[in-house]
Amino acid sequence: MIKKAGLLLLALLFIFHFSQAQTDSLTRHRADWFKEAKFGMFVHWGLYSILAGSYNGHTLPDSSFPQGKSWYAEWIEQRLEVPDSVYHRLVHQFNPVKFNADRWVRLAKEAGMKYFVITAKHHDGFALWDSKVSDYDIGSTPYKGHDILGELKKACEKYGLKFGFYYSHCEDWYAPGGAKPHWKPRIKESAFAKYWNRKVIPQIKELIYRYDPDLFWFDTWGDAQEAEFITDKRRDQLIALIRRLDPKCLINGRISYLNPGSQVDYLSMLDNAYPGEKKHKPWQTPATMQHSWGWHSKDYHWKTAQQMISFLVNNASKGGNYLLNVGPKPNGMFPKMAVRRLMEIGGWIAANGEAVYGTHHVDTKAPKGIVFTQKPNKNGGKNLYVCLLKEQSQMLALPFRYNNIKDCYLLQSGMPIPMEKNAAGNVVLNLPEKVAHLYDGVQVVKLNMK
Ligand code: FHN
Repeated sequence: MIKKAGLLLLALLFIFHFSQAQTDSLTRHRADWFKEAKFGMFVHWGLYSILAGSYNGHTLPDSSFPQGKSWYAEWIEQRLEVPDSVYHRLVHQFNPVKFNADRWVRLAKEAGMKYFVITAKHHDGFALWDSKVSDYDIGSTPYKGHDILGELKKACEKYGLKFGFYYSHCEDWYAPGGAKPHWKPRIKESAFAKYWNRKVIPQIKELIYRYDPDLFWFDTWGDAQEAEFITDKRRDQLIALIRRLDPKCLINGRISYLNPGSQVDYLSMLDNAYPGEKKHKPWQTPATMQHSWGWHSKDYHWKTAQQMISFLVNNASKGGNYLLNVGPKPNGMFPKMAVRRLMEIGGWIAANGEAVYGTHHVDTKAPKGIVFTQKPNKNGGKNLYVCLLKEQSQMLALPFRYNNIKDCYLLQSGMPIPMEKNAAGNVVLNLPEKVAHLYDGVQVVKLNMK
């Protein structure tokens, strides 16, 4: 009898130890794919897309409104003071008959993106899925019956992209207790608590149960609302809930920008913010193609594909990712300006992606206008990628020992690049003029190191 109890205890200890080891390993490796991925698509899409940056003869930015000075079309309700009743009625107009999940995700894939993040709920409070706890959702639109998020999830599986949700957990301009912009009357803590328990927690559960996401992208940016409402207790409650229901799911630092704590998986920089050095955790820049995130038909600040490629490579050199936004039109089409850029970026990636995916930071300081990435190669050495973001002189001295380099060539064509040794024993590349002067955009020279 005693022997049997002992054996049972041993078995229980073994099972406990085994499952603990599995959990530890999952925690340690949860973000591995994210670190490799480097490049993702962000999508801001909702009722605001219908207004496309303009309302009632006014277009953002418009300083005749006290808070009108912003290009952010997804903020139009607040910044151009659209009456609630008018804005809320947009649910009856949201009818993206040209939406095609396969086309969106295929474009992301062809652009070289490895994950896809969409605004399940932005600050306006509208849910892009049929939510059981709110009627302010897709189920109240003429497009009801369509499962936009489900179709996108399926397309991501088909094309091998990870799939996740942006969710505005602090601001919600529809729910009475959700945080409102800083210029609006303050919400009471008791009202926020109700919103938190009756909308945020149940909707996060719905998103997990229905779509099993690979990541959440929460949104705070260090303002007074966050300081007041996103307490460490609430942050930890949300993290614990996600860990329990979906242990593989990543959580970003902007769950509490002011105090993310140690449990988040990756940091999200502020909008279009590019840190100067590598970070202690995996990280990412959320970035726009225009000024606005949501579709804004009069925002012509389109970045060029070359600029965006430079941001991508620059982030990769510091161990970070680039989450590039598209603001689809209300009919479900991507703006042509965005499509063109995605295809150009994809073309560059097809030729140079090796210098981006799965690479790491290089500790050696790079000359101005150049960044380095690296990864181990099959021969026990490493590949070092010299990425030229700005024009260089044709004789390019690099801070690497000449004797450590086996060979050297232009990544996109395989063309050998002649090398010399300078007095200090370092390598000097002899670049063709068109390469040094970036006639063909960002150039990458690959050094095969011993
Ligand atoms: O207010 C939002 C904004 O609309 C957009 O969603 C960005 C994305 O990073 N986040 C907030 C501002 O930082």
